[in-house]
Amino acid sequence: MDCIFCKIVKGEIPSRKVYETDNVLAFHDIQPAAPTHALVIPKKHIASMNEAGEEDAELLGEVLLAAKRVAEELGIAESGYRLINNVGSDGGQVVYHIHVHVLGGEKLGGLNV
Ligand code: D5M
Repeated sequence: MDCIFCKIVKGEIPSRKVYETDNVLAFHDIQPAAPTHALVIPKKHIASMNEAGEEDAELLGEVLLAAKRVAEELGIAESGYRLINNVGSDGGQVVYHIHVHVLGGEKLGGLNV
């Protein structure tokens, strides 16, 4: 499969890893949008939340908990951070392998929902 994040999981493309479990991988984003910007992905290929099913509930919970762990590891947990999951074209999704952005290290602007 020609998925860039699957290639990162397989070690075919390098990444700056932050955290890893059997099911989840976190690494620094190559185009950081904040002083701290990491991505958390399930190792299983799921293109987006639109393709996620009930069978992925536990795995997606692991991704969210890993995002918290990443925030702690990167020292932004106490000051706060934002988790973002872009879905589809209007959502701004570019890479079609589910990922949660972990953003922090400054007071974040933009959409505040
Ligand atoms: O976000 C996709 C994100 O993926 C975007 O912030 C750049 C990042 N990206 C793309 N290729 C790489 C590699 N090779 N390493 C690390 N980060 C990468 P989206 O939510 O799909 O717009």
